[in-house]
Amino acid sequence: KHCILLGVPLQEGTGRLGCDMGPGGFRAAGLAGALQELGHSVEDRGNLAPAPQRPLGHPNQAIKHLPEVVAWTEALAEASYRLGAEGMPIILGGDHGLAAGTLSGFSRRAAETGRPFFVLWLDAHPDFHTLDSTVSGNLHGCPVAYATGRPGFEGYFPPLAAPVNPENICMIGIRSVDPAERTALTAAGVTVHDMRAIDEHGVGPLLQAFLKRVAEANGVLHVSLDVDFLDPGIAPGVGTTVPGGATFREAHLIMEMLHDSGLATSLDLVELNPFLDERGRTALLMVDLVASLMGRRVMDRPTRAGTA
Ligand code: DIR
Ligand code: MN
Ligand code: MN
Ligand code: MN
Repeated sequence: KHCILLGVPLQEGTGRLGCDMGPGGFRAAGLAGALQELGHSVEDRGNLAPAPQRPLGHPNQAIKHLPEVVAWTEALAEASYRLGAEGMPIILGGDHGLAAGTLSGFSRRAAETGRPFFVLWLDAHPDFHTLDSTVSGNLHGCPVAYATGRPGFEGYFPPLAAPVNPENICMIGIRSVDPAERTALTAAGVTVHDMRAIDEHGVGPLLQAFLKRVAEANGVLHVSLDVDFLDPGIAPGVGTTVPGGATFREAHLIMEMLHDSGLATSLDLVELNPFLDERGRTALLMVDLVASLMGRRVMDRPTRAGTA
């Protein structure tokens, strides 16, 4: 495949600083080299710049950095739409607020090709708040609500060319859901596999059922991987750790199955905070997961001395 890396150093969507170093962290952890070793071509387009900001006031006083997140969304929606026609875009975050841009841009691209757009959301959180329902005011908690066309974003975020069908979204790893999100997720028909479902059934069958749906619909699949999907014990480099996350093998199995399916066409890597990481171990784990998604198998995995 032709992999296109794009850094998106957005950090205003989270409550703490450091996600702006995420793209550098992924590069330092050897992402491009790992992809090349697997036989892929890699083009690093550097880091995106946000669109110009305009002043925006919202009645919900909790909201933080609305003009900044909107400016990044405008730029990234356009960039994603373009990159979607050029190869396999891998977006190096930056906080999860950037998914407002990737989901809308890749969905618009899919709509033009006439294929249905599906999303695999790997996260401790569903990020399904609207501008009205967010309590923390951290806008990385809102991208899925925006991209699915939930009301209240009009006049703030850019209009959606192709809202994502919530029934085409599968969330895995969920374990921190706010009350307003819970009711809205059920009403919208999003598939939510929380950690208990993983404990009971295993990630394999849960993911297989979703991949079957995507394949039967001849769909396009975007994968959005939040570092906090992983258990904090193996992935400490994130500002919003939640205990009881996915294990090393659960995460790799998902990536290996995605590779075998051949369905994934774009990828977000988000919420890496190198300031909180332990000697790059979270960045290295994320790079290894991308390698599994792009074809590395257990039997070929290089041994790494002195890390993790
Ligand atoms: C919480 C946490 N639901 C909020 N969200 C996220 O702030 O709205 N943490 N995305 O990573
Ligand atoms: Mn600000
Ligand atoms: Mn998230
Ligand atoms: Mn999260």
